[in-house]
Amino acid sequence: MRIGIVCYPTFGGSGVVATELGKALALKGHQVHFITYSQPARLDVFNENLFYHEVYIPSYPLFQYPPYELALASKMVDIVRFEKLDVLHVHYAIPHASAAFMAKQILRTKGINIPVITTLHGTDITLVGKDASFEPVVTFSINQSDEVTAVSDSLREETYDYFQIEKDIQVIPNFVSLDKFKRQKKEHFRMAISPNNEKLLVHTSNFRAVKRVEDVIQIFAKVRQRIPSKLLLVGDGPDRPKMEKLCRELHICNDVRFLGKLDAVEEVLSIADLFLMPSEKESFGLAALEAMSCEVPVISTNAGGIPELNIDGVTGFVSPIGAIDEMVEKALFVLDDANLPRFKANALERAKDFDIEKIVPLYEKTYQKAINEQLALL
Ligand code: GMT
Repeated sequence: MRIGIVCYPTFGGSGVVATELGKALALKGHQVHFITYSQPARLDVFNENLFYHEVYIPSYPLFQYPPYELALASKMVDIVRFEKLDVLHVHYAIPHASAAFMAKQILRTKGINIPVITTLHGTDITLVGKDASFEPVVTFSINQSDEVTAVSDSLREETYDYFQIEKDIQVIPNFVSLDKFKRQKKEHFRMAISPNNEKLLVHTSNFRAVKRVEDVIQIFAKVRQRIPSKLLLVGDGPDRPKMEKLCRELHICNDVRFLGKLDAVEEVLSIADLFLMPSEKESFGLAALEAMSCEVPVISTNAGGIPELNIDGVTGFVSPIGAIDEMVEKALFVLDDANLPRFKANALERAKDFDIEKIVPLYEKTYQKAINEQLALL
């Protein structure tokens, strides 16, 4: 198939899923064309089947807000026609699904019928999409997509609850490459970070309010009072300065390392004992899946789709949002040497359910279905 992928090219989960999906499809022999405003962060490999098309927005004094959606729709029209694409897969409803709708209408006037698949990732529904400024467009463009997928049952249900959706929404969860995210031997690294074999807790996120990084630090501070431990924080974002200040106030700076945006997260996960995800909202929790794939159990909230991944009492524990003391007790239970090996093994077993090899064929099937239905209409 010749597939066009539209996504946010940043480090966010939706962009990561879109990019890893495109790379996996290219390895399977499909021709994949990324259409975005800059090179996706993980599109860092050469493959003869991978193409990248940049959306350029001309600047003009009248444009207080550059009309990205129009430039994107025009680029989609151009690439679909020139590269003879079979299907367009847009990740994140705003503004990708509505730009795809416009591109589809323009292409129809040129005798081309291109099916559009929209994948909902979370904040496009649970935060931004619900805002009255966007809601009518989100509802319309989801309903106009040929196929709609969501990354968890929870997100599917929330979408039906908040929007007047007439389409069937198929759940295709996030996935992980078990080859990339596997526990590697990094003893020298572990020795450097925890020289006295302190337990290692890890959190990775974009440091936004929804991630509740403050809870990560509060949980760690309490765990540290009971057992020798260290905290590694991967990622960056608006809440980071506040978190650094909090660490100073709690006098725990010597045991907390802010590592910033790292490419090789799997190296940090390889030395971790526990992953913390106290999010307020989380449609799936890709970062937790990547940790589990590296044999790291998870202490999380029960927000959104997290309980569909992190099985309470098996791969870690789930607690109500903000239940810091409960998460501390559960973290200590998991970190106990009598329990830790069992939780680590269970985390890996669970991650195998989301093996990239199992999930990518679900997208291929969805593309084929949309293409067949489009052909049947001719
Ligand atoms: O988590 C973020 O803030 C980034 C966000 C995004 O939109 O890129 O991630 C969302 O999509 C990921 C991939 O499907 C999911 O694993 C994350 O759970 C989801 N984040 C939220 O729902 C907050």
